[in-house]
Amino acid sequence: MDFCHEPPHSKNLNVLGKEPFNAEPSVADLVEYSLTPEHLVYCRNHSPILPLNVETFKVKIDGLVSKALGFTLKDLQSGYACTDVVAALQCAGNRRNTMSQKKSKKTEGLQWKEGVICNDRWSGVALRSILLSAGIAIPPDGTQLHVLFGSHIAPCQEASYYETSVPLEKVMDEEGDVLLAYAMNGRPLTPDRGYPFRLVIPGYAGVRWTKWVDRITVSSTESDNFYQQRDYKILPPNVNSHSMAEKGSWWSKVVPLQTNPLNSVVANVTLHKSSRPSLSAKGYAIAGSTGQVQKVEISTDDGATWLPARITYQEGKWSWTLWEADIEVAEDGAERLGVRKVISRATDESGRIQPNDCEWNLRGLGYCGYGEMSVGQEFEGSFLGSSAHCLLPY
Ligand SMILES: Nc1nc2c(c(=O)[nH]1)N[C@H]1C(S)=C(S)[C@@H](COP(=O)(O)O)O[C@H]1N2
Ligand SMILES: [Mo]
Repeated sequence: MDFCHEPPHSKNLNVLGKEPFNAEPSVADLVEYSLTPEHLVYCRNHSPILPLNVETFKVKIDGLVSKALGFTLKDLQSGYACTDVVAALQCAGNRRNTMSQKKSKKTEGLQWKEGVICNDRWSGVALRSILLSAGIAIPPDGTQLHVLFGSHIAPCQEASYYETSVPLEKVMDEEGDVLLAYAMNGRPLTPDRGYPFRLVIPGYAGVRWTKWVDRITVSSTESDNFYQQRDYKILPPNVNSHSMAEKGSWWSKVVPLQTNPLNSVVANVTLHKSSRPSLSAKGYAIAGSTGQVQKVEISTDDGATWLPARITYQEGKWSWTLWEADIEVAEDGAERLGVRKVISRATDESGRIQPNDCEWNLRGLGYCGYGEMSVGQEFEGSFLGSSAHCLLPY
């Protein structure tokens, strides 16, 4: 495969794979911004990124519509009203490495930490209005329809092109905010982000947000592409290997992962040394499918007691939530002695609480156990009354 034409990527990311390019920022950097700047947005690719001729590159709308349509970027911008939405984009493999470690069991795939997420303002056209102008032909028998998002710019690792799908209801829901997006934070998408167009499907896993999309098809079946059918599925925990998955036909028995799980992550823990020492923690949370995050709590005693964190950012129903918490540490150090780690949990509007634990699955998808960051070894040393300089492990 020819990777010579790859655009330059951000230098602020930890690279997990060069060809195709896969990289994530440090989670501590990430939570410093409510809207993630381009240079801190993770890159998740199953193919190389090839240069496109934007004058001629078209996205076609076809399938169960009365009139097939096709748009270049210019056509789209002149033909439809621009609308925008702030939404978190998250890879289904976010926290995969955490799952491997917590479960002491290897998961398959790039060992993403907790930075395969971003939160941005996306602008473009409501896909609903494009499909309405194409005239969707809803079958009278009430068959569930799907919308397939294909990109044929380059062969992928496991398939000759990229395609995924979501149920038509999500796209036609006026509150669903599904966009055919051409800008992020007021600027045209970069090649890394899918220039000239990508899908924005708030609340849904990143895998469905097809970049460089060139075909949108209304269909009576899901996409049959590898990335819809044989990956991005949470297989039962007893399916330990690919050969077991094949033998038990598990890929066809399990539905694709669509919406994000309710989640929270501790991104940073800092010790403030003063006359009254304190710890501060910050992190992010993201909603699942039952409403926006309503509160985030932290615990320093392994969940015996919980303290509310301050929500410092949230914007509309699809954004991530940023939070911070200060933890008082008693002067005599007694309380400090107990602080080995800070854990977090989120609760959403419906009252659902992020679970403590999350089952292992082969592909390491959808990990959503409590957020956790340990307070380093050095700090532990300082509890035990070792020399003063040990009090500054951070
Ligand atoms: N055409 C295409 N679209 C794609 C992908 C891809 O490999 N090819 N990766 C998907 C996955 S798995 C994720 S998580 C997001 C990542 O988007 P980003 O690279 O802009 O962060 O894009 C999705 N869209
Ligand atoms: Mo992903």
